[in-house]
Amino acid sequence: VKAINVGVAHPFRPAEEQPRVAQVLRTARRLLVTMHRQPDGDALGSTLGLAGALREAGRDVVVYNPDPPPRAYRFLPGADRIVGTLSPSERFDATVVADAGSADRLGPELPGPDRRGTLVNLDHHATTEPFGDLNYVDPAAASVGVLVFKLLRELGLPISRPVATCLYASVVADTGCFRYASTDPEALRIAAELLEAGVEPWEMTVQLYERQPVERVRLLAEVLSTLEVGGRGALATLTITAAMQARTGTSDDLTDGFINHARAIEGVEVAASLTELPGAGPAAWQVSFRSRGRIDVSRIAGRLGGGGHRNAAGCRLAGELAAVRARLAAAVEAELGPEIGAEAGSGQPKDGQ
Ligand SMILES: [Mn+2]
Repeated sequence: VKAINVGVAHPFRPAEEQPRVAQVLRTARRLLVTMHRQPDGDALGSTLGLAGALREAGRDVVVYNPDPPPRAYRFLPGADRIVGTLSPSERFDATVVADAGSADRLGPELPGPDRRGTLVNLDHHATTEPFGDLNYVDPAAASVGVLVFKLLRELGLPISRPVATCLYASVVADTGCFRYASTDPEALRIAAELLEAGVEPWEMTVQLYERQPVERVRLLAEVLSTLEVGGRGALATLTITAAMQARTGTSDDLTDGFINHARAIEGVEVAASLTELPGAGPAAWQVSFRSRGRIDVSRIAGRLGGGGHRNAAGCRLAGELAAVRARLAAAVEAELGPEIGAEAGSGQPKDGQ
């Protein structure tokens, strides 16, 4: 889930909840730790960091997610111990849910109140509901790994190199390698402490970003050749056809991040990727939007039958490519209004929540 959280009004009281959560972690012997489905770097880094530190302290910890970690995150210490299913007889003293965004993004086997112990909601999404017994939700935190770091400090638990590796992955993921608006002094100070705990930044970069399958880069080369800029220069589109994927031997789980090449173009406010949906009938496209920050792409997606957040949204459209592109350009121009170019963009994207 992607959203601008900085300065957003929210009902949470993180400073009051933090010691309450620490007290639960201090006393629970057997814990369940889980996160949103289709886990990303923050979900995995924060949960595996917490689980690792608690295990080192002698606790019995189960980490659960029905969906496997993305390939790039399988090196994280503890990733190989994530279970995809839970027995209905398992009981826990506490259940910690990290980075969920909302309760409906959790796995189907999350135990009910009779078996899960105290339910702790650990998050930084301002829009989450207080579904936990305790809700340590801090929208000012760059990543949930930041909250885990603070909890471990409060508990007096040491931060070993494997734990630091997980927490660093969490911070790197949600700050876009310290580039997004979520990057703040706290995130950088914690990152510094994680380096002191033994994290090697270049080794992390290699693990996370420089082990790409060659097929992905071959697909990127084809996709970049489809670039079109329209909508008074404010819209850049990239197209991913089924034929390109077949030629390069890839599937759409290898296209993550392609859209950022389109957003990075000077003057572009909205990037859109059009991924051809399989099917024998007329052409249909999954459209993903990313905003530089000034235009609310959830409004554009909403007008086209989809939805999302201010800086990341999506919809599905049917029709020939040229016609779909023209619809997108018209939608972007409608959002631009007459004042494009009159002032410097002040919005900042905050990706990777
Ligand atoms: Mn997050």
